[in-house]
Formats: sequence, C-alpha cells, structure tokens
Amino acid sequence: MELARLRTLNRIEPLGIDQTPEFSWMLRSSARDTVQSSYRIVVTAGPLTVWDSGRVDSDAQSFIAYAGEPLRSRTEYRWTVTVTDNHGHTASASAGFETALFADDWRAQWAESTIPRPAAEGWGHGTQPPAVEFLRDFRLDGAVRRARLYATALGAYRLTVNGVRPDDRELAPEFSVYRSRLYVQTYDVTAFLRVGGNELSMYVGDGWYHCPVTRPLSHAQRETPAVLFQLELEYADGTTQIVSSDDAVTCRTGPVQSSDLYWGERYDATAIPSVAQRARVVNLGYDNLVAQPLEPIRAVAVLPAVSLHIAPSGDRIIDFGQIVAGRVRVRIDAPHGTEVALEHFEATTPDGEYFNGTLAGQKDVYVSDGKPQIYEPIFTFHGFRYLRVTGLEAIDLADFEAVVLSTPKDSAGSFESSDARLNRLHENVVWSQRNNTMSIPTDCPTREKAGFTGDIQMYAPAAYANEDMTSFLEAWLRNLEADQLPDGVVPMTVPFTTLYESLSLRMSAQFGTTGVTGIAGWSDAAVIVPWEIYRATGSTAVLERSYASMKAWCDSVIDTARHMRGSDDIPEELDRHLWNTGFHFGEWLIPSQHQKEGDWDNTRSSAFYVAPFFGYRSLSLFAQVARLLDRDADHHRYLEEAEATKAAIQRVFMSADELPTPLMGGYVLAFAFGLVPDERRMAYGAKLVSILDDNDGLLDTGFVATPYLLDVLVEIGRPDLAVGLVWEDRMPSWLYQVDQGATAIWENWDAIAPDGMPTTSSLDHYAFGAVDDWITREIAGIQAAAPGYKRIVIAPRTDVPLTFCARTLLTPYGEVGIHWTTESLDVTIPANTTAVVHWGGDVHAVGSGSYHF
Ligand code: RAM
Repeated sequence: MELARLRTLNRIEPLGIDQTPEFSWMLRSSARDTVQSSYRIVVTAGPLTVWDSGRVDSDAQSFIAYAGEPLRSRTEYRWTVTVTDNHGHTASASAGFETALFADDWRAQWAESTIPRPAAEGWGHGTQPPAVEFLRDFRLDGAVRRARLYATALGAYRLTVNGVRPDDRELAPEFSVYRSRLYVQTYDVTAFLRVGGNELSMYVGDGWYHCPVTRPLSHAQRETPAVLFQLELEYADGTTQIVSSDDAVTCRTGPVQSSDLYWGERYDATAIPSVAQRARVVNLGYDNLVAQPLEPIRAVAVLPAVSLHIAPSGDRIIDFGQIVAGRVRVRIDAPHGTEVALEHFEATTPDGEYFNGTLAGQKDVYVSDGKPQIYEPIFTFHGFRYLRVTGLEAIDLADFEAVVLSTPKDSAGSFESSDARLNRLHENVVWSQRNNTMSIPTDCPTREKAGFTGDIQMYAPAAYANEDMTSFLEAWLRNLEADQLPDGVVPMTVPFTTLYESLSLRMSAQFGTTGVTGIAGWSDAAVIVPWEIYRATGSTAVLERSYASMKAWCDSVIDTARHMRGSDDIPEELDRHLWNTGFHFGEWLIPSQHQKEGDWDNTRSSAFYVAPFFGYRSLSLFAQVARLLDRDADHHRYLEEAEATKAAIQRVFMSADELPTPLMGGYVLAFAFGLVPDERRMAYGAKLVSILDDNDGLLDTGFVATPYLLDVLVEIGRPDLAVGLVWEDRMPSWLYQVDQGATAIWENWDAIAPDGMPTTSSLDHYAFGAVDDWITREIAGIQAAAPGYKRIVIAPRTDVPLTFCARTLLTPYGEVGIHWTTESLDVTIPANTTAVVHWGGDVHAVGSGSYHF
C-alpha cells in the first residue's frame, strides 16, 4: 500500500496560502478490499512540530483540516501523513505548503500611475490607453538565501525581476470581486536576484479591472493602474530586509499601446518608452487582499497551426483545428514599421471567409521594429479556432502556434468508446470546460467572458467528471458571497460588473421591480454549486463555508414570494409561497422559443414555472444541508418552507393531468425536482413522451432543463428515448454539432446552420455539455451511491449502440476505471471504497481492486 496525490487545499504544494489548510491523500494498494483504518498527520515548520494529530482511527482521507498552533505568516511547512489499512500495511508520504504574507505584515504602499489617462468609455473598442510599467530599483549588499515577493495590481500585470519572469503565470491578479477579494500572488524570486543593483518591473495592462465591460461596479472603481508589492529578503547571514512599493516607484509607458480583453492588444515594437516618472503613493488599505486561492492561469497546451487557406476575398486564414481560449504566438520577421494584424474568430463562412459574430474585435496588432521577434500578446486572450493574418508578406505555418490558457486542474478522467462521434462530443465538452475555466467559470471566452451563475450551476456535475474543480469553484463561491447583496440576492454574473448591473436594472424596469433581483436558475447557484461540490467530494466543510450565503439566498426567495404578489388568479395563501415575480431568463434558449434581440418577453413562456420550481429546489436542498450540518432549527424551518412551496406549486400548476404549458422543460423540471404528485406521474410521463413525439422526437429544452432531460426519461421508464436523444443527429442535437465539425460545445443548437453558415451564437459554451455527466453515469456506468464516491455503483447501460466503452474517473479516493464490451466488463475500484456492480443481470458487491466479469 502506498499513498499518492497529496493535496493541500486541493492544490499541489501551494505557495502562499492564507486559509486553514485542509489535507487529502489517496491510498493505492495491490491488495483487494483495502480500507484505511487510521491516519496520523504531523505538520512541521523547520525543526518544530506545530501539529501532531496523533493516531486517528478513521477512514477519512480528504478535507482534513489543520488543527495545530496558529500558522505564521510567510512560513514554509511540511506535512507527513502515515496511514494504516485493514490489512495491517502502513505507508507515509509528505508534502509542503507555504503561507502567504498575512495582513499584519504588509508594509508596502500602493503606487499609482501618474501618467494621464482618459476616462474609460462604454463598451470598449480597443482604444484603451497604453499599459503602464512600474519600476523599482534596489541594491542588495550580499547573497540572498531566500526571497519571496508578494504582489498584486489594479489591472493585469506581468512581473519581471532583472528582466526575467520568475514563473509562467498569466493575467495576474486574475478576475475576482476586487473591492473585497483582490488576489495577491506569491513568487519565489531567490534565483533571480543578484548582489548589487536589481530592478523589479510590473507591467500593468487593463485586464479585467479597467476593461469597460468587466470593470467592477462603479462605486468601487479606481481609474488608474496601480501596484502593490513587498519583497521579503533573507540574507545568507540570517539578516532580513524588505523592499516594497513606495515613493521610489516610477512609471512609464512602453510597447503595449492599448490592451483590451475583447478588442485585443496593440504592440508597437518601435515605440520608445516614455521617460520614467514618479508614481504616486496612495492609501488603499489592505483589507481586500487575499492570497490567491486557486492555481494561476497558465498556458496548458500549445497547438500548431494546421492549415492555411486563401479565402475568395483574398484573406489569408490559418486554422488551428480546434476552438481554444488563449492567444497566438507568432514569429515575425518584417521590415521596420510593418503592421501585422491577427484577427481571431471561431468559424468561417461556408466558402471559407472570415466571420466574427461575437461583438468583440479579438484583434491583436504588432508593429515591427525590423528585428525578428516572437510575439504573443501579454494582456488579452481570445476565443478562436481561426486567425486572419494581414500585413505579412509571406506566411509560414510553422511560425504560428495557439497558446491555450486556462486555470490548470487535475484531470478527472478519460472517455473512449467504439463511436467516434460520441468520443468527439466528449472532447468538445472537455475543450469548452478548459476554455471557460480561466480564473472564473465563464459562459464563453469571446463575446462576454462573464461569470454567469446559471451556466456553472447547471454544468458543475459534468465539470467534475472531467477535472478536479474544488479549489477553482470554492474560490468562485467566495466571490459569489462577496457579490451577494445585503438582501441575499445573487446577481446574474459573479463577479458582477458594471455592464451586467445596468442590464439587471433595465430588466427590473421592464418587469415591475426595482434594483437587482434574483434570477431563477442563475441566482440558485448559491445553493446548487456548493451542493454539487458536496456530491462530488463528500465534504461537508464546503457546505459549512457556504452556509450563510446559501441561507441568505433562500431567505431572499422566501421574502420575494411573501411580499410580491405574483398573480391575482392565484389565491394569496398559495401565492405567498411562490417565487413568481420579477425578471427571469426562464429555461433560456429553448429551441422553439426564439429569443428576439432586446426583447425579454419570450422568456415569460417558461419563467412562470422555472422560478417557483427553482425556488423549491433551493429551499429543499438547503433544508438537506442544514440537516447534514446538524442545524436542526434551520432544517425544520426550511423544510417547512420547501413543503409549503411544493404544496402551492402542486395546487396551482398540477391540479390537472397536464401542466399549463406544453413545454417539455416544465415536465422535466417537475420530475427532476420531485414535484410531481404521485397520482400524476403516469399522466405527466405520458404527456412528456407525447410532446417529444409531436416534436418529431427532438428535444426542446433550454439551458436549465436539458441537464435533467435524459435522467427524467429514464425515470419515467423510457431510457430508449434518452439513448435516442444522445444518438440523435438532426438539429437540435449534440451529434448534429459534431457532424457540423464542432470542436467545442455550442451556445445554441443551431449556432451553425445546416448549410454551414455560422450565426452570432457562441461556439464555445459549456452549458449544454452537461450531458457528459449523464454519459459518464449511464453509458460508462460510473455512479456515486454516496457523496464523494465512498460507495460506488457500476451500472453501464449496454442497450446502446456501442461495442465498447472505457472511462476513468478520479474520485476523492482514487481512480475508478471501467472498460466494457458486449462480452465483458473490467472495473477498478479505488481503495477505501466499495462498489456494487451490475452486469449481465447479476449484482456483485465488491471492495477495492480490479475485477473482470
Ligand atoms: C448569455 C450568456 C450566458 C447565459 C446568459 C443568460 O448571454 O452567454 O450563457 O447564462 O446570457
């Protein structure tokens, strides 16, 4: 038996943490039926032991919280875990973590640019002011043994020490709710310093902070780039020194003439840096500083250019063969003054022309100084597969690469089957996830790049099927809490930005409310996302941390239902339990309910059930959470509220053998959330099937109902219909996208028309990729019978048109592996779990190990 995959706060040896660490590990054993019987954790700082858990007789192996002496600022720790198992084997392993600079130890002062800067305009058009380089010179009198730099900025920055980047992170300090959570990065810069003169540079572009679309809510905004850094030095002789941002910081402009997340970057290699001038010291306090709680954005892959074609218009277009989020790295050797334009886009027209329906220019411009150079923009990223290149005389494909940016996470598994189209669908899901998990979960990497709460709410289970999402999603949940309004309302995006705040206010005005109001299926992310983390990990600590936020959201639903009269047709004593007022997106993008530009009226066709149904969903989940956390009073109170809501929904909507609407999603959500009265199950099931039949067997559900559609068809005894929808290839369907050459998941089912013409829809939206969760559970057949996969069910659905299917899935205990063919089944069950295997009509209860059936 050995221990593997040691994680601290779900990260590999994190550098710079300010939360209480939680430890996890996995057991690997060649012996079957292995169960952990005890663990012991010892944490040390140098020679000192700061925590010894002692022997704990427990099978717990994840989210074990540190409970030793208070951790000290900027200190290196190691932890060693020793485990014994039921077979009497013992194993140990250790890993490290380092704390951040804690609040009390900040000495640095914010230094703000003094270079005049025009005020930001509405939706930016690539005319932002130049990036600002902040410089600080300092001398070192002797050799340095250890040096750590703690830094952050208002804007997006790139750090160099004596001209060298100390790591490969991009777009620091990333995207967060800056007024309460500005991430601080920790760098080990020991190797980059020298005795004598040194220079530290932070080059600051607009990033999210200053971008007109993503900038924080107006009341919390500063208009000028600024930096904060503190360099903590330890000399070989043990003496220490601090160099920090202060009145010695200077600033100047350089080659980046403008940088914008949507419109791209203009880099002028001929530009002469402005004369450095003193920056201004400002007091912005340290209250919002938080150690970056997730892995930094990095290049996670580099793809070569696949082909070049000349469009009928003469445009030269490079294809990277895959939709990615990131940017192009290009070798340029062009005469002085040549302007090379790189325009990024997702799909060509059928005759191969440039097409950009995204509202964002996505155009980088490089002005050559005549010297050969490798150019990659610094402060922007794009969503693209294709690149239109202008300004270069000749194009050599070998000079172009696509650099894929994402927040790196542990891969959670692989999928392969005998059906190449299904395999491509899975790949498309994985790509959309990679492309939309850069710092925060986004809707798309092109047009909006926004943290839509609804999208991740519906996609979270599928996300866990592909990557370990915990530190990423928990970081985002802290942002959600920071943006949650005093009345508990959770906005449509997190971070909530000026753009979406004004959109929310406009919607309120149209729908008879004021202020920012909650949106069904979007705001519910406050409850559903922590719940999905719990289901995937088994961690109640996650629920504990989100408890107040979940509760505030539920209270907001209850208050809105109580105080806002929905309809005079509904008796008041029922209406008071129904969340049925204000603006809602409804199911969103139901194929038959086409969205008209600027007109939200059609969302009403599904909003009237989506809102009360999701209200019930949040309340009933929260009641379960309260029970899990032994909050009895809350458990009873919210259960009562949930039951009253359910009763009201059943009285108002379910008094007949059909729902008041012939939309599939109403039935789907009613079944999925457990709202259908027993006596109506048969009728509703039959009705759902008949609506599907009337629609020629094609799905007609939007964002929030589609993730449940296939499960509900199984539940009503029609798995054949669920399987049929997976293998459907007429529009709307998943395989239609694959047949159209999709390399990621589309926002709309008809994003590319049958004649190959793209629309303004995004081609890189993970929401409808939620189906990957169903494929993992039902087709590959790996299911969690208890939260966190402590108990596993293996039950592949073999009534599908496949001759084999193979899936691995990383659970908190280790990897589950499955490979089935029409003849046999091979499974691997991780240590410390048990499984029930359904195969060939038989049921086998097994412990950990590998089995052949
Ligand atoms: C779209 C976004 C997102 C969705 C909202 C309602 O513009 O792309 O996917 O959640 O609107």
